[in-house]
Amino acid sequence: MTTVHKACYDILRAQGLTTFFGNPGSNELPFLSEFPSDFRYILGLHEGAVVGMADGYAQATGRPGFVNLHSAAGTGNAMGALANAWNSHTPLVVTAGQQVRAMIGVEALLANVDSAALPRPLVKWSAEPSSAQEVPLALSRAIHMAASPAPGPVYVSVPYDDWSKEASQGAEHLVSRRVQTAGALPEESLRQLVRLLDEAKNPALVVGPDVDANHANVYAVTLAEKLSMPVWMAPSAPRCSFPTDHCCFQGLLPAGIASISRILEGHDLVLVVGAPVFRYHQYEPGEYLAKGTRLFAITCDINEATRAPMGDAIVADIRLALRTLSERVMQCTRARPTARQTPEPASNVPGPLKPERVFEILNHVAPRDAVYVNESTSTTNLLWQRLRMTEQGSYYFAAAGGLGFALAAAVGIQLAKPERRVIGVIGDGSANYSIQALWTAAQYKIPAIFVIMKNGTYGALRWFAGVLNATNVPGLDVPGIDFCMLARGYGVDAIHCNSGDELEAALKRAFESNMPALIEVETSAI
Ligand code: TZD
Ligand code: CA
Repeated sequence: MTTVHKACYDILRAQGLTTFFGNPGSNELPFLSEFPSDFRYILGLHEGAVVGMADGYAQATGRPGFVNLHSAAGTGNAMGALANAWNSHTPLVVTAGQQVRAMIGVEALLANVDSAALPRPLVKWSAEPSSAQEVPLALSRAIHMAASPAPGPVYVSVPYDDWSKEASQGAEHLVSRRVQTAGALPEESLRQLVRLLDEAKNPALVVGPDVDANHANVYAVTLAEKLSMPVWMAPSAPRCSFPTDHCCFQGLLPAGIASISRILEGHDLVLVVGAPVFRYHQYEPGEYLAKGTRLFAITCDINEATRAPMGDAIVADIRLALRTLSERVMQCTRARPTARQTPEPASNVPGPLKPERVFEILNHVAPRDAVYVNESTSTTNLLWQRLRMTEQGSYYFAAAGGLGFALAAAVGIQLAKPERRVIGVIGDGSANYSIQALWTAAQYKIPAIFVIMKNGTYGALRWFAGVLNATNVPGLDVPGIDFCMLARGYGVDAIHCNSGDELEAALKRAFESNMPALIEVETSAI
């Protein structure tokens, strides 16, 4: 007989979901029993860390990641991380164990009451199959749902007595199914867009995370070069979709309505690709766009297209659309945009290091294809001004702004990309939300490097308190945390740095080693 257990593992194997990220409980044991030797299980010690690692892994591979959580409690712990995965279009198949069917109704301990409703609205699809025989179909559907545009997390809750039941006849058809979407721009829309771009007097390009996610950075560069367009990264950027040292690159757009329209003023056409319009943060009322500016967005997400407060949008395959546009537009005769100013070198004063200096040192010693995972919130603008990022997949940031992403995602990304080195640049506040991922890095020998920017405070909140005129706010400082001791406690080598020279030496040592390392550096508040 083919059990539900075997039918599901056959599907997961054939669909390439053989790496599990999880934290187990009683409800999950029957699913995890007889764990096949061609699968691997990456244990995380808290569900926020589990989903953060899986999120990084799935984003870096571009394939659905697989997560197994414990019932309602495990799912609850993972919700903050799910918010980030939802906003970053990360394909994640999140499964959770459920009590036996006979004891859900009496709400036995660890029953997941109203399980399908629990993760909403942060999943594309959520279900608890109505019978054991439906579990393989639900899993198969979940995988295809997660991966189809716009990608995102999905959730399946499975009662633990289902796994040993007999699978329904025909479950083998599910094993190698393929589901595709055809998202090429129709010829008519394409011609209209090409004409708009060719005829624009002063067009500008704004690229978002889905350009990088779809391996289309190179086409964004060709398009910008042919049309001599200045290029901005869309605000609150979770990825880097354009080489930061390119002369067309103007940096990261600020996250306020008025600031954005001010910066884009004077451009008769703004093409936004692979981003929401826009992911604002601070409330800064004003005109969405200056008069005379027309905005056109290409997105993979119908929600992004429909909720934008201005401009036209088309839902299409980002890579295909950018590639075709870059081939079809004419080479213009305008002069290239002026490159943004190179910032002054950071002064080297004694005492805590200026954050600017940390980025200069990283530029100096990190490999050219290093991957940065940023969660040093108050220094994000400095990072975008200074850090050199030129390759595809070089930058990740929490897409919903939920802290706890970076430390965990750095581990997942490093696991997915052993040929590149991953550097988490993480604030001393943020580092606490998924600190348990250090243990996973140590145990599985995943050589991510964690640079902890220790300024003793929630710096970004101090800045925001200024924006909101909120005075005398409690709870904004985080003194007295020894990250070296925390790291050693979880089995990761750690070193404290007081100067630029010490940081440079510590980084060089970390790059030479193939083990994870934590570097705690005293930095000044900005
Ligand atoms: N909790 C969660 C899960 N996500 C959040 N975004 C916050 C709280 C609020 N928050 C921010 O938005 S930034 C920030 C907090 C607490 C400060 C982070 O401090 P840090 O970095 O030390 O990591 P900086 O550079 O000192 O700001
Ligand atoms: Ca801090």
